[in-house]
Amino acid sequence: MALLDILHFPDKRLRRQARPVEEVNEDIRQLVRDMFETMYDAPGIGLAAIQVNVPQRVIVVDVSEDKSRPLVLINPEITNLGGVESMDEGCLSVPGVFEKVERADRITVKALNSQGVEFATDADGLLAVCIQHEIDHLDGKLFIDYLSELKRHRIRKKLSKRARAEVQSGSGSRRVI
Ligand code: K1U
Ligand code: ZN
Repeated sequence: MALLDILHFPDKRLRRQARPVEEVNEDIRQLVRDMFETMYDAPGIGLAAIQVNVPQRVIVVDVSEDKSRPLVLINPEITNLGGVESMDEGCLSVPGVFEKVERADRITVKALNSQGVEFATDADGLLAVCIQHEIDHLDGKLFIDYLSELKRHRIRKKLSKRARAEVQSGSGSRRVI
């Protein structure tokens, strides 16, 4: 297994449209394993392949506290949504920023699992929010796109300043763009 580098806003590669997986093969299963390792290490509760510079429609999620509910969604599609929820969101590609975003509170999502078998599942609360956040990544969208231009500008400045400081102090890690 391997820890993968996570792209950071404003990296343009985060804005690509991810393409559907044509065949769920061993390469995809290895990608999924590496994505879980990277997500748990971060730590995070979700990760989209585009965030690790793989523009394919693969996401992993685990909103449990003890890593007990890993969920793999390949070529996910939301088939039903309802309710509205406003929740604080974060993003491993926009580190240190947490802002409220309004999303559907209940969803049904269909996808392929790691064996290439189609399934559908209902989700609500944090799981529903996290899946919508990750599917947005596959379409080149970030949660900060739901904020005002002013807030986004401030976030861009804050992250650039932090990246510069890390480079100057030599504390930059693999997570710095
Ligand atoms: O997509 C990502 O970058 C992952 C992101 C997912 C997410 C978080 C909150 C709301 C919607 C989607 C994160 O995991 S950010 C880190 C985080 O929220 C967290 C980390 C450790 C424990 C609990 C939460
Ligand atoms: Zn994110």
